[in-house]
Amino acid sequence: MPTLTLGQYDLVYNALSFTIAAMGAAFVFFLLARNTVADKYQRVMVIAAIIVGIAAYHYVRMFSSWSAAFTYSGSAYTPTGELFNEAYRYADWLLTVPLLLVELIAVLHITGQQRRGLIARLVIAAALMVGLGYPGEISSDGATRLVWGTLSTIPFIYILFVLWRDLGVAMARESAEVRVLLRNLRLLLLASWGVYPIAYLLPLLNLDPALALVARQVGYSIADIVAKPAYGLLIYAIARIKTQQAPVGVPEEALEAAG
Ligand code: RET
Repeated sequence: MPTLTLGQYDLVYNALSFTIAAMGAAFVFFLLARNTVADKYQRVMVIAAIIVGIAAYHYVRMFSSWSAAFTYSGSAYTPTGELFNEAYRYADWLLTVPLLLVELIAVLHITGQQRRGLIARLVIAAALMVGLGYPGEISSDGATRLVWGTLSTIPFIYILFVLWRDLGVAMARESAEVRVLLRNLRLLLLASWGVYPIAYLLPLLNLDPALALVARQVGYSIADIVAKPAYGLLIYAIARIKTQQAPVGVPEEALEAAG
């Protein structure tokens, strides 16, 4: 662990604290918003709440770990000898990335055999992506980081490819209003998920180690807020519009039969 300036230490401290607040608020909001969408989308909101709930817990743990890893020594924050535990992030992603994908499939209302195959493939790819990234993340050796990072990028690209293709198919059969939101969702996914491999690469760029650590933690925290609460809000907007298009309590089949 490097020695940090006051500003560097505080930036991560505040970013972690802010993220706890964002995840906690999103948890309450998603649970309360559940009753404003049609029955078939209620589990989408429950999944969204579980995701940010899991993240809030891990951010509380990361916050304590960050506080324990440094001590104020007059003009700087020096390492206490206790390591900042990166494993909380990876444990969090291992649980939440598959759930984020399930949340998306649930709001698209993909059903039957197609859904099961899609979920299985995406969940396995997500677990491989996170699992393969971890050994590199905790290594202080650049080559090790690069090898595991490259391996992790293979399932990452696979997930992006499947999402891009399937979202494109889903977009084609939705109303114009939903289509705009799905296009935004696709951009939000790309913009937030793209931050993770970039933040991961920072220690390889010959930056000052303190700067690399701080930028990585802040980068991951911002990406997590976009990828979980902001993504959940967009998914909620989609569920709301779909609910209004098919009023609560009236099955879609009945509406179709009625013309
Ligand atoms: C790692 C290792 C380096 C290569 C790649 C990675 C990708 C990580 C991603 C994480 C996504 C996390 C999300 C969290 C949700 O809140 C593991 C950093 C490609 C894409 C969406």
